[in-house]
Amino acid sequence: MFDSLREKILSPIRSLGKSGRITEADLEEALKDIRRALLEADVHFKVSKEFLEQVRREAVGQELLKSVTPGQQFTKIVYDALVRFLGGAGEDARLELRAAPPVPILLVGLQGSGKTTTAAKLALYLKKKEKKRVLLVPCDPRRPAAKEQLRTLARQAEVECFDSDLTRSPARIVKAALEEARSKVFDALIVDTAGRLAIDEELMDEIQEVKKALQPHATLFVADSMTGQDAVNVAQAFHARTPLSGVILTKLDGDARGGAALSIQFLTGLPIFFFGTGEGVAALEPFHADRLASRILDRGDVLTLVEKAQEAISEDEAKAGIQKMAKGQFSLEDFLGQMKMMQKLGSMESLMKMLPGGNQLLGQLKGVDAEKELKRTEAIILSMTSKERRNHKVLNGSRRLRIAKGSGTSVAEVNRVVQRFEQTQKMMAQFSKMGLLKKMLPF
Ligand SMILES: Nc1nc2c(ncn2[C@@H]2O[C@H](COP(=O)(O)OP(=O)(O)O)[C@@H](O)[C@H]2O)c(=O)[nH]1
Ligand SMILES: [Mg+2]
Repeated sequence: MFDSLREKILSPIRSLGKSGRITEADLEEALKDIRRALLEADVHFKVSKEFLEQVRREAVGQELLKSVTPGQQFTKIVYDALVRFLGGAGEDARLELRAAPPVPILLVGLQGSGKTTTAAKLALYLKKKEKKRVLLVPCDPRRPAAKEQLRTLARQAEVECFDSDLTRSPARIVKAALEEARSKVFDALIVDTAGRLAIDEELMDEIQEVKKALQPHATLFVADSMTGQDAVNVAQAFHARTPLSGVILTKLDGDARGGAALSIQFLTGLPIFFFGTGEGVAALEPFHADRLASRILDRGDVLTLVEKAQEAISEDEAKAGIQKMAKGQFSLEDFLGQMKMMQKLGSMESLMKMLPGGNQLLGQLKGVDAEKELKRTEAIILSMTSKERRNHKVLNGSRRLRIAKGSGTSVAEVNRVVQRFEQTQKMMAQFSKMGLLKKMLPF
């Protein structure tokens, strides 16, 4: 996510950080590089101009040229500007569903932007996070395949999908769906509409017609962030023709250049509610400007990591782990358990990216295959007897040789795993002495 923007925006910031004090020329050079980074990320030129003006103004106002730590101060200035352009901190836009049920939500956007996928993702999100019963409504009479696609996704998300009669008009379809949602007491319904390759009269008329019949509580524009500025232009054109409530950005998982995310709010005034990070129905995250700005500047996103941990790991599992650590009973078995818990959270790479400096670290680790390393460690621990796992002190030379053979590794690798385990055990003991474990973990 934002990989190329990150690299390009960080390089001028890092070079400012290297010098003790900076000159006006240094600052101008850095601003020029940032400007290039923004344009390459397909940020609208008006947005990039305003961005740089704000950063320059702050740099002058905060007397950056006199600072003894200009790198740090400049990072903070750029971070604050990123947060503002992504939509502002603290005031994160939330999709408000306070209305009489069933709350109608309409998704609009161009063909291929991700409407159908996003409809199912949003239904799953509302079901999981807000305990809402959602009815999905396919409403593209021209493409029967789109109905099948939504039904398949609905099954994956385990939410219900309305059996739309595609021989009828879109307005009739949503009326029938509304009736069904009322009689079966759904909390909300999400209507997936037809898209086009470009905005045309027919599409706009159809959307107006659906809107009249549905009276949506929220009309969400689904924008493909890979299309950069185009996504912003289309959003503006849509918004001018039919008022939108907000935006969902899709495909931020590819190396979307970031232009859409940084420009859309500034140019349309519309909030971004969510962003999509994959094709699966669970790949939708609420949009937090400060967290994303932090990811762009490689300062990690520990809050999201903690939330993911809370979702994937049960409280009991976590508590049991902490108690063992606190009592100094952390064994190789627990070490393995801990690693498996980590695996549940996602790939090693995606986890590291959420840690401060994680992207830089990943760069240094290029060539080291973290997943493979994890598999090897697992094989080594699984080749131990349970006595060995509980007490690693019995691991003498011949036992280590046996384990190496059993796991298809070498004695050196076995030694490394034992060494890493001992370090972790020591760290745990330190933490528990300082009473830090309880504070560190959110459970
Ligand atoms: N990688 C990725 N692919 C996505 C995302 N959202 C949608 N897609 C893919 O984009 C393609 C078009 O999506 P679809 O929902 O059919 O778009 P629609 O024409 O607007 O309904 C499909 O292959 C989706 O799997 C996303 O957030 N990330
Ligand atoms: Mg579709």
